[in-house]
Amino acid sequence: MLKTLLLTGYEPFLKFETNPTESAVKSLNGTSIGEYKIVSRVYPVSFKSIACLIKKDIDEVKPDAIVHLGLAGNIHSVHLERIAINCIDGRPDNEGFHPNGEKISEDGPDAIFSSLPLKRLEKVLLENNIPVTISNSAGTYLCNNLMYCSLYYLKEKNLNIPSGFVHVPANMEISIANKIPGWPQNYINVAVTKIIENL
Ligand code: PCA
Repeated sequence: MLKTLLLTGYEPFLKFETNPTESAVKSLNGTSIGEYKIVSRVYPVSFKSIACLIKKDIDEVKPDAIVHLGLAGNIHSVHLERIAINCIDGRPDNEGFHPNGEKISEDGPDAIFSSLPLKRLEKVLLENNIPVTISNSAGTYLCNNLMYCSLYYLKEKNLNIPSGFVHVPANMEISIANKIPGWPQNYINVAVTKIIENL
């Protein structure tokens, strides 16, 4: 029996007209990769709704593993995020909410570590000629917020499953429009597939 993996991506945000994570999760939805059947979700770039959405999906999907994806403009490699911090800051989200250094959770921990096997994933991606970095900051925007809420909820519910966040580079469309580094969408999808195969 296949296990279930919850794979999430984001809608477009800020100046980016598409989001490679939306395309990746939509094309992998319903497929089987390694030990997992993929159940995908595309989340809005909204500070107000993200905590509720991930809690609801963990309750409904009952995943055996979770991989969250987000776009980071200006990166040259897949970033395996090591840590999520209890802080939101940065540009306004898609609903116009402008964070200003607030805590995500008043009584939550300052930081929570990814429970994905980062070192193994780094090795596998390099062996497959996919540039990869273990990153020590997921920023303070929606991606960090989702990673924090997801890991905190799993802790609260005593669910000991692999979960974490992966930032991917722009696709070619965004790369050309914004003069930032980019990969073909297919290459991004292969990187995500390799990660899931090796959880
Ligand atoms: N990346 C943003 C939010 C949505 C996305 O794909 C981030 O890195 O926070």
